Amino acid sequence: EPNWEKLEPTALPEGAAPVSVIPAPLDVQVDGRRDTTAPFVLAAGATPGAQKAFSVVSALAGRLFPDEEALFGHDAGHLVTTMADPDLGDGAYTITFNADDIALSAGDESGFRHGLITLGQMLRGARLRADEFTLPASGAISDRPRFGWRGAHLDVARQFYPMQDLNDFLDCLAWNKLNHFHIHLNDDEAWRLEIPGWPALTERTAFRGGNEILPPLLGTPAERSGGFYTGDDMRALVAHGAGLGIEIIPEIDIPGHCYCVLRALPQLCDPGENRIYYRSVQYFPNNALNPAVDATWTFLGDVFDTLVDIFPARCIHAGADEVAEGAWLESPLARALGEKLFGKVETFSLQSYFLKRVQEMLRERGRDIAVWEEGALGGGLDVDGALLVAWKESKSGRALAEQGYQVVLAPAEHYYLDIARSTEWWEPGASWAGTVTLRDAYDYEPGGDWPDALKDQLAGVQTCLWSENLATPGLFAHLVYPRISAMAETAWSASERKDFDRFRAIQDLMPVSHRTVS
Ligand code: TNX
Repeated sequence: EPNWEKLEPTALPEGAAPVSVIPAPLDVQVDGRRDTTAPFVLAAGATPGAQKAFSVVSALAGRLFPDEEALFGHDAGHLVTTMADPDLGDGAYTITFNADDIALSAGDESGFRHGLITLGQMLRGARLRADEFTLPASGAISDRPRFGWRGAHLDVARQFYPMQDLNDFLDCLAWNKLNHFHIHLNDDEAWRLEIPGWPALTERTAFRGGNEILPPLLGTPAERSGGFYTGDDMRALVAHGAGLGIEIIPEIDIPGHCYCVLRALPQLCDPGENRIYYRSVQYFPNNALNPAVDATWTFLGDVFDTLVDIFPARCIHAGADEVAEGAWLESPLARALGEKLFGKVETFSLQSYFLKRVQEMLRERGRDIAVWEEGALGGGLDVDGALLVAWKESKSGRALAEQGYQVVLAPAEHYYLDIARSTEWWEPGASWAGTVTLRDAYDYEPGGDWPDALKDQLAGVQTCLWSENLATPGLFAHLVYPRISAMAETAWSASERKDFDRFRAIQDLMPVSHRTVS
């Protein structure tokens, strides 16, 4: 059976520490070997953060590797004593391997969680590939994250992912020490979050087959398929993420990418607008919410009330990508608004007006705005608190930082997981950004050419998985793994610790999550 997600392991390069940990820890100085039959047990009197982390990580390992011997236990095993060390910053930890115990220090719960994941990965590697990896007898590991934003994005609009799939995906993110999950909740094809008071949205757009707005998608059944999330579904996801240290960033993609919204809620359209006068990149006609229609703002008020009620994240992502040049130019209401505000009618100044108003609405609700990089067009946003996700190419982030924005780098040619993994004739995936080999994903160095004065504006990195081409459930795992772990190593590990050959030798030990249904 070929293993399409993972690559066959290669030999650990000479001189690499014999520990199976991804992302690579900052400093590893270890010696000797301990027995690998016993699991880790927590010493009595552990700090409260450590106790919580122990129960989270042992449950996580149990879910990820249900068919294997437990890595964490409760009775006899390798004793882990814990110590609070306030000098260790956010997420950092140290592990010392002593004759009688393993001492784990951290400054907070996330540090304990990271340290325990590292131990779990070491024990698992030492059991499964005993001739290469060890659970050491002595020595120490000290480690801390490189970036605060270590993210993964998933498009649940073009395909529906049941809650089980989302939860499994979060588990895999946590094992990679990733801490942000950006969930793209709507697009031209569907709207996936129930908004109280607007039932037509999900009733008319969230299912394919028997749907009068969109035809069945290639590869999906002709009968009704798909779905949407209730507020309680998303609250449960937030809680699952919170236990694992993963913040959920909800994205409502506006004003563009709203074809199905405007079809389901025709009261949001300007009645004087031509029926089809522009098409978006993905060829959807008239798909931008109109800033000059009052109902747009009533609707968005309810959407943001719903989002802030469910998601505690500091940032709410408001999309802003790919508004088609030409949008609003034949809407009499938008023309009048453009004339009044700017003395001209132009798509991107109207877009900037739209997004600043959204930013204001979010501030009134105590939140900051995040957007894709096009949010900077036409005058952009107030930079205060605004986070931009740069996706077009690896060099686009720097100019955004120079304008004063906080930036997350997600360049398509390195981190878009819907792009094919290689040029092999059979390789599935999109091709508009070339191919993204494991090496392309691994070698990307964020902020390499940024002046030091801008470095604080680099929040971190993330992968993006767009779902247009993911109608077949098997594609999900094939596209996500192992490239997501390559990004994780850049997100977490110091750049001088990166070593592709070492990573390549270990990646098959990382967990994979699969889609349960199409
Ligand atoms: C661009 S990246 C898009 C998505 C597509 C993706 C396909 C971005 C913000 N917008 O709408 O799904 O390319 O790779």
